[in-house]
Amino acid sequence: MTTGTPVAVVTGASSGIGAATARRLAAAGYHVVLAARRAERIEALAGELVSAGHRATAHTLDVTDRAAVDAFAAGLDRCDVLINNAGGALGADPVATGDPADWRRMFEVNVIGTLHTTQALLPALTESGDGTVVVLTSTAGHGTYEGGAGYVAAKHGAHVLAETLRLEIVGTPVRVIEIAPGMVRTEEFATTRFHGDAEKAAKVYAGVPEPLTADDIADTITWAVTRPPHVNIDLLMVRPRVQASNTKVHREL
Ligand code: 8X3
Repeated sequence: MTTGTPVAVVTGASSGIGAATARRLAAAGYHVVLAARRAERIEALAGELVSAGHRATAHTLDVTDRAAVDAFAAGLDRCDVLINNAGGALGADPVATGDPADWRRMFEVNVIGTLHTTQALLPALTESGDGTVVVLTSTAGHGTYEGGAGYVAAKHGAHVLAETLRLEIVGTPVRVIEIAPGMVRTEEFATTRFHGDAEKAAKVYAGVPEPLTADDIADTITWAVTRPPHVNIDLLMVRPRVQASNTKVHREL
């Protein structure tokens, strides 16, 4: 195993689950490499982590840009953990009227983006002697719901990527962990899904006493990543107590 400070790359680290995970992994002793499109946000977070005595670096990156991902990977000295967090939902329309551009973008970020970073960093993860790939999917990667088809299809794609990779690289020193969150209230997920419509976004969480927070998922990710190397948490589905399934949520209205 490589000695020295282990490096964890977190994509989509500018907000939500990505930013919370970067905070937790930095506190757990990793040098976190924050990768996201929004430079200002990741630079501010890296600065905050460094001021707190942690190790952190910011790298502006669009995971859908393969050449940029390859250049990013080539610039890293090492990589022990890859958190494929960049992703999200666009639209909540029925199949009959969903926007193909939304579907395409969701495939690009959630599936192809994860493919890009995983392919580019797999050599370094293997070289580390104890590598971990985390794929952030969703409960939407395991069951559908009305209005969710585009996102559900993309997250099923990410789930299949994780499951297949685990089969293909067994015997190498790299684990593949899938974390599938249910309802998590973050500052951006629902607003992005509804193309900035804050009213529609608020309805997603209306009356839900306690949705999960980004930090709940960051905590789960950090727990899974910090298990001993021979322990592989294949898949963890995490929902708030008030959500029994993708379509059964307790609301107090
Ligand atoms: C988020 C869960 O229910 O919005 O990944 O699809 S849901």
